[in-house]
Amino acid sequence: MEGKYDHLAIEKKWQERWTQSRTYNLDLRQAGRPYYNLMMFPYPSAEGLHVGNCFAFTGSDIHGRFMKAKGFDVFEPMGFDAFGIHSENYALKVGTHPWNLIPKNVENFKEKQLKRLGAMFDWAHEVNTTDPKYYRWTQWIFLQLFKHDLAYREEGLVNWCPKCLTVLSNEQVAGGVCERCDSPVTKKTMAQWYFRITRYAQRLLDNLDWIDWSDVTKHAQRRWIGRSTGADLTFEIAGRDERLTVYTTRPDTLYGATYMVMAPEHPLVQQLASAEQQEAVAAYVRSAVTKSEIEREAEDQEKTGVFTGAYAINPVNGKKIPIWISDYVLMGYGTGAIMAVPAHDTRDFAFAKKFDLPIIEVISPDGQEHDLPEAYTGEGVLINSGEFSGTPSLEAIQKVTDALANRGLGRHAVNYRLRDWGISRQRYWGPPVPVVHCPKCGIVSVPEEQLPVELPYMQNFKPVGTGESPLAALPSFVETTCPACGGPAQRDTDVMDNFLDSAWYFFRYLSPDDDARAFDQALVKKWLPVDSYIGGNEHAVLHLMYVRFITMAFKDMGLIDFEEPFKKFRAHGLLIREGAKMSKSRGNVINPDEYMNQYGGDTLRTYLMFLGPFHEGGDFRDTGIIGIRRFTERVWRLVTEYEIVAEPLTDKNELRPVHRAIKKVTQDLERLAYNTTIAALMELTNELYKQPVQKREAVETLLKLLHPFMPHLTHELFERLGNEQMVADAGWPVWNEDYCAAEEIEFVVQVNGKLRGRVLLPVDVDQEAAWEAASRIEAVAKQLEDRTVVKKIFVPKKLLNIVVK
Ligand code: ANZ
Ligand code: ZN
Repeated sequence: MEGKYDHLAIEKKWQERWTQSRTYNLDLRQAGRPYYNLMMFPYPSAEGLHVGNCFAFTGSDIHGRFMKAKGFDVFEPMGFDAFGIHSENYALKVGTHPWNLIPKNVENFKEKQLKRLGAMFDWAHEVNTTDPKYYRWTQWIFLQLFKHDLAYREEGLVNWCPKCLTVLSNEQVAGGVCERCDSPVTKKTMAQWYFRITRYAQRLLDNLDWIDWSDVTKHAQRRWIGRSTGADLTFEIAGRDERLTVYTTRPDTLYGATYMVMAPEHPLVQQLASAEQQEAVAAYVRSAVTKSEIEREAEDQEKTGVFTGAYAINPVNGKKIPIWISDYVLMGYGTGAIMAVPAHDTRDFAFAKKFDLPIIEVISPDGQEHDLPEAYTGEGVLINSGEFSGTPSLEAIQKVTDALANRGLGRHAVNYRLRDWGISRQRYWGPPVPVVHCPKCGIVSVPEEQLPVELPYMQNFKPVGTGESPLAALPSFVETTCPACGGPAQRDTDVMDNFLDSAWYFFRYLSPDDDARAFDQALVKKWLPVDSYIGGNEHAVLHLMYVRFITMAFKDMGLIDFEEPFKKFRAHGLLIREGAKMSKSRGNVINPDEYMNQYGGDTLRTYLMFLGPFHEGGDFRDTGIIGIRRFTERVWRLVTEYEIVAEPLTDKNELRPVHRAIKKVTQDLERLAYNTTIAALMELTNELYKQPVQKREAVETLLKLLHPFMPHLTHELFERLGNEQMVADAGWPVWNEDYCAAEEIEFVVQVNGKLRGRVLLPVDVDQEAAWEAASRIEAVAKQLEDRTVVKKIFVPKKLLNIVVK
């Protein structure tokens, strides 16, 4: 057997062979041992596949190939997340219509890149979120949520850039100005659609205790949900009937409340403002609402605010304390008002200093009073707190709450940082919200059988100045009849958030062409929840939260019988290049095509997995990939340049490296520890090179173990060895523990430098184990009697010298 390792020819040959023989197309109904191996589907950018995608997909595909070799029917689908602002902004930039751009990008991704990666993608189950036969069901899901009171439309303040004439997300507002044009951002009241994810906050949190997900991801979700426990406390307002309720996590500090703060948007603000303060209050409200929430919450933000002219009465000591408004209190959290305790809260402290408000210390670490240079936020005992003085602060939280509760002025309360999911986008490139607005009937769902509400072609799809979707400018789209009364009505012109498209795609993969239903109950029962999901931790919140919410909602609607979508989720790491972050401006972005051309897909796959632990990522270096290419060639030569004999492995020295490799590779693959797996495969290859002849059993085992990393090469070599079966179907080797023990060699045992015995021990034995074995040798034991060991000199693979006194 001979021939140069021509990776281009070999890889092409096997990609074609797999396609023709439909190797990776499953009959989902027939499969006996289903295993759903999911990876995050890409957004098909014009730049093409990113090497980060290659990294993630390869790691996931290795897992899939491993599970298949172990006998599972592995379903590994792929698709395209092609709606959204990304695609739309890019289309705007290059002056192409997404309608034309997206199919081209998808084609390029699929034919020129993904197929070359050698993954087991089942192209018969591909989905594309921009396909009407897909988004018809995205719209259907919206209608189900609406029907079950999980979708609602509400007026709210959104960030508005008066120059770009567009709505901005909180993340797009930096320092109060538009990130694109630097104009001061204003607020605009607009009606938006929301999904009630907050209703699921506690369940989303609780299930984190048992789902098998990466800890980093669970941690990020816990923080995002942001459960907070405390109390709602009610304050009377001096000389008025209104009362002000605040949310606090620190009822123990109530005696230290020296003023109150309401959010500028609080509904009581206008009512409470005294005549003299009316104007100042109104002016502050106008200016405050333009800031983003992130800035308003920042601790180091310069504090601003105005006095309303009204006073609250502290329920525990009857003291009158002034009520201010300030933008550091947000309307969307708790009750939108706080009691301010400057001695023990950092932001309150800064505010009190600035406006010269009193600071009263009520929690002390040592029971003494101090001069406070900054807020003391820790625990302690209560001081200056009337009947509660002397109580430990943790205990006082409960006691103060109970005392107020008895007077009808307090109750325990729980709050979550999680907000409802705003899904309206006043943009073009997304699935239209499937409702109509009727002057008589209000909001009416589009009947399910009329779905999809197709996104019409529009030559000019630029965002328009009004803050409305471009669709609003298309009368043929907008003007319709009301499904309820038949009168004239108008379609909703918003499109839905791209994250809704990706919140259910793994359901659709099972039956992408089914025109009768969103998903097939029987297939869902058989295949879901997903067995393994792998993706980037940048999706720890948003995508991974939305997916869980949608799945829970499906369960509650009786559509499915599980509520967590993924049995296992593993976050992979990120790649950098030669020590620096990859970016277009730096010009150090890796183009996977070039590497696949020059070194081959197998080498690229293996190199990416060799960079570091899969969950950490690593540093891509050109010198590194050359090293892996050499390894690839060594495997090639081992099989093509040697005579391969059929005799079985008999000698321990032949069996040991093979079985030890099977064990190590199997165990490491279970943990996705790919870099150490590759090291073990390199070691096995070196061991085989040491053998005088190459035996088929050893070589075939190497190919089977290497196959998940290098599918093309191993298929080729396995075939060249005369096998009819493909290596992917040849099963996973099993190790025999008897051959896994390390090789044993004779160690010399000395006492004070004199030979006292010999003992057979594993080569890699450590000093302690060698000492134990040595001390059991009779002649040695005799030498040790009544003497003290001062030192043990251990020379690995040689001797142990015991120094005694
Ligand atoms: C009095 C107090 C004293 C507070 C003290 C803290 C320390 P988390 O943990 O995030 O739930 N707060 C309540 N509602 C707010 C709102 N709408 N905007 C801004 N801040 C608000 O934080 C709860 C604490 O944040 C609450 O407890 C309240 O200040 C403030 F020594 O009340 B605290
Ligand atoms: Zn109507």
